[in-house]
Amino acid sequence: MTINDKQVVVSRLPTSSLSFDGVVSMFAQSHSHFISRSIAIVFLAFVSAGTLVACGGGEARKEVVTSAQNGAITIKTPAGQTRFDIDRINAAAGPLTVTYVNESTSAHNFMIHDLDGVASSDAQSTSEATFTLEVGKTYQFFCALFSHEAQGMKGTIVVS
Ligand SMILES: [Cu+2]
Repeated sequence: MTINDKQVVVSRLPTSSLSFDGVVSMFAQSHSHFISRSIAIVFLAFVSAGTLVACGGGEARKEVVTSAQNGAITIKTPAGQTRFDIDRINAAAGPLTVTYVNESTSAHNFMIHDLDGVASSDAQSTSEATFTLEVGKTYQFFCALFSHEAQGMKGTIVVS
């Protein structure tokens, strides 16, 4: 089963802190009268093709995965929302230029934990920043304004 770059997603339990085996065990135990562990594994393998992303309202939506192209990516905040339109960015090591398009009527920014740089966009404006990514690392990007990160305005960058 492969995940392509654009918006692929099936659903997964929003339990990223648990190991796959842990989830399988929990699932198998809680359904032990009805389902064997092997069936649980097949089921969870199927639904693990993607990730559900928790939103501020407690709903879950599909994870959006996109790859940077030639060291660049455009990420947006859609009008009326307090989130980014991409949850996970796959990128190559080296410079990554982020064009941050803020379509909302609030100011937001795009920053990456542990890295210098900020793309800071006033309401309905666009900004750009370049970050240097190290090979093999995983970073967390976020909006540093107000409590937006805690509200889910964040995501992951996986560097290959
Ligand atoms: Cu924000």
